[in-house]
Amino acid sequence: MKNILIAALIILGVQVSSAKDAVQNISLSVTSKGFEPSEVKVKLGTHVVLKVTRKTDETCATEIQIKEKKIKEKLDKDKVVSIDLGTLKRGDIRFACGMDMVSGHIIAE
Ligand SMILES: [Cu+2]
Repeated sequence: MKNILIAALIILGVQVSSAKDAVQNISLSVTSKGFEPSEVKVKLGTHVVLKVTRKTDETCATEIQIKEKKIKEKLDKDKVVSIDLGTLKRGDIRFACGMDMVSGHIIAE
């Protein structure tokens, strides 16, 4: 009986940790229209990693900043930049170019 209980606890533990570690990669592009998509919705508590690729020289968005997370990253053309946002709490996280003009947001709900 004791062994069965321990086995059940181990299985539960594995499931909880794998759910917690699930990462959602979100691809963002910088095109002549700005960030695409400019609005992304994720489930509350999702661990989000952005994969950002600048595909144009036509906009001023040669870097991305996420003030809420104190992140600022240079975007070299045609190079994928990974940005780990961690686990998102409820809310609206804004991302923008270095001058805060071209922007978009991620909504966790
Ligand atoms: Cu700008």
